[in-house]
Amino acid sequence: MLYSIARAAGFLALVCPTILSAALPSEPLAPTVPWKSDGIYQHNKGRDYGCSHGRKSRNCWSDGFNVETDMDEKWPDTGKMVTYNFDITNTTMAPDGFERQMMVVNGQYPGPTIEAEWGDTIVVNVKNSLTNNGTGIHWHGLRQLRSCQMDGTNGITECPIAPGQTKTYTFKATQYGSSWYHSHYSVQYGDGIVGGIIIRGPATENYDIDLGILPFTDWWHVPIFTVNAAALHAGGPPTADNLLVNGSMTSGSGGKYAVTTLTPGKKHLLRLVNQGINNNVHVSLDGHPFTVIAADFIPIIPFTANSLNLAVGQRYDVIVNANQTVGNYWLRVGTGGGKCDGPNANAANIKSIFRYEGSTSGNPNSTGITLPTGCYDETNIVPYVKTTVPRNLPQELKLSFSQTAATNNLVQWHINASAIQIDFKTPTLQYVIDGNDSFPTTDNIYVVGEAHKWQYWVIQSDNSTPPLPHPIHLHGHDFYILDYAQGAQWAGDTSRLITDNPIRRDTATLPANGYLVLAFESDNPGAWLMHCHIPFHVSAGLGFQFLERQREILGSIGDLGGFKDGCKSWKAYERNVEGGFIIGDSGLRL
Ligand SMILES: *[C@@H]1O[C@H](CO)[C@@H](O)[C@H](O)[C@H]1NC(C)=O
Ligand SMILES: *[C@@H]1O[C@H](CO)[C@@H](O)[C@H](O)[C@H]1NC(C)=O
Ligand SMILES: *[C@@H]1O[C@H](CO)[C@@H](O)[C@H](O)[C@H]1NC(C)=O
Ligand SMILES: *[C@@H]1O[C@H](CO)[C@@H](O)[C@H](O)[C@H]1NC(C)=O
Ligand SMILES: *[C@@H]1O[C@H](CO)[C@@H](O)[C@H](O)[C@H]1NC(C)=O
Ligand SMILES: *[C@@H]1O[C@H](CO)[C@@H](O)[C@H](O)[C@H]1NC(C)=O
Ligand SMILES: *[C@@H]1O[C@H](CO)[C@@H](O)[C@H](O)[C@H]1NC(C)=O
Ligand SMILES: [Cu+2]
Repeated sequence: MLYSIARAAGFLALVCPTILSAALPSEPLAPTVPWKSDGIYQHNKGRDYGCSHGRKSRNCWSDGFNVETDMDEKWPDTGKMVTYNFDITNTTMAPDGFERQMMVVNGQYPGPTIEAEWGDTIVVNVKNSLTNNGTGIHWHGLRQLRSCQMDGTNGITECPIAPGQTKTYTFKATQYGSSWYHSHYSVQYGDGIVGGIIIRGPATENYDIDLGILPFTDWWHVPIFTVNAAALHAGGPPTADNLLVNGSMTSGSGGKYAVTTLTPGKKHLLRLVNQGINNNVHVSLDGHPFTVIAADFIPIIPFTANSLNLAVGQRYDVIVNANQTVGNYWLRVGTGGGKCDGPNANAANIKSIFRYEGSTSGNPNSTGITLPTGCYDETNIVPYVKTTVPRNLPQELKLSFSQTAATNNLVQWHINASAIQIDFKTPTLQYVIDGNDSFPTTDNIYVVGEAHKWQYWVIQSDNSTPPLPHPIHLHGHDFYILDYAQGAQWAGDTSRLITDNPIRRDTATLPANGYLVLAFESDNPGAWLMHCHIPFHVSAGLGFQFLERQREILGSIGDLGGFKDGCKSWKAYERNVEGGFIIGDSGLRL
């Protein structure tokens, strides 16, 4: 009975096995093929499978929640709280064998992975034990629904955490999937304040083992603040010395390849995250194609890929089937090595090892594909939960570039002629508290007043911009990608817009000298930064804020969560900073 209802509704692919095991002979979670070949998949909002999550029913979650649930509309209330204590310190480490000063979480690099379940409340007590920097942690991609004061964006939603001070971040995991956290204090995360976030939830394909996060980070042998100070006056992007895979790589100074263990015959979920600075990463695993099941936090219709390209900030959840001869295999990472992907002095050698249990240790002998180069977003992405975005004209935000001889060739990126420059002492939220609408021009604030309306924006490069792509990231929302093109002007033709289930994610590439048309719904009052995720670029101004429904913010977030005390401590600290901060540095950067 249930079987035929499901079939008639075209939902065979989606129905859970626990209720159907009698009717269905073989593994019931739909294989990828029928979804892809005949395109049958439908959105059935909030449908309750009444089945439980398991190895063979990853599409299920809990009563009333499954992979068809639109995370923007509902999420479980687990009543559960997961708590982490982060101590940020200044320490010497050598992730690729080269010793250098780093700033890290709990003496670890990468930092501890935050693990929670969909609907949990996450609490992180962050103590700043640095002597000479503020800090603040942003939870990349987390929507912070009605909790913008927990977004960790200094100068916007908080003052930086002063040395010796602690801030408690409390927020709800309304989404599930893979992400990362990082300092948002200038370019600081490039010195090591990063870590993974796993929020367990349903999936669009079955797997046996969750291998967790596999982070990629382009890496410098000099402190990132030094690199940035030079980049602010240079003609092009700085060349990274290396690229770390899961916090490890080889170099002229030693180091080692990261090793990931596979269990023969099992399907492994692997969460790929570009936690880097300037390099795109092109990733492949010898002999093992990826089955891609999520892009950023969005579950997608599974597709197979021999390699994937991740811009800074992007994530893909993939399944690796360990069905090859037991042995060792290279995971290959290409940066392209060019201006667009981001130059890397070690571009030819970046790898890690995937080792089947029971095989000898040592470097693999495997052969693989030639990795593609270039900077682009994957295009095979079809969100599993379908959304139709009404067609409308976007408002323009013009991206331009300047390098000024009179100021020692200072580089600045401008949005509508203004490079963002926040004031650590007076975050946007302070203006909201004061009811003060006289924002400094350099805060780059765009007011979004109307509630629950689609907002349409086109970021358009003008002719002054160097030919570089920019990974654009929005806080507080996922966005929908309606159109984009390289080296082109948006022509104002709304018939071009992709409005039928467009790609939804939180980080997308603005192609070199081109445009990117995005839409999001104004369903989350707050001050939300949108910026290029290349720290050097946002440091040089490439950011702006949406001040969404400002009169509703205070009522919607409730308790300010230590905002006022945090600013008091920061002001007392900043007064005593000698020499001040670098000219031209916006103070942002993720
Ligand atoms: C880290 O420690 C070094 C050496 O003591 C010091 O020079 C530097 O200012 C410290 N950095 C921060 C951010 O505390
Ligand atoms: C942060 O610390 C670094 C390294 O010690 C230093 O170079 C930089 O000037 C500091 N920046 C700020 C904004 O505090
Ligand atoms: C990454 O490294 C950590 C620490 O060594 C390890 O626990 C984890 O399993 C590794 N992740 C992967 C995907 O290999
Ligand atoms: C191994 O798994 C991959 C990915 O699921 C699949 O495409 C391939 O056909 C499998 N190979 C064998 C020999 O079973
Ligand atoms: C590489 O190939 C050699 C020769 O076939 C073999 O003895 C060795 O075990 C292989 N190494 C690894 C790490 O698989
Ligand atoms: C940005 O500037 C362009 C002109 O370059 C103008 O058309 C547009 O309206 C401005 N955008 C906003 C949101 O004010
Ligand atoms: C509003 O903010 C501006 C810019 O910081 C400031 O000059 C002004 O005094 C503020 N007004 C009030 C009423 O607080
Ligand atoms: Cu950029």
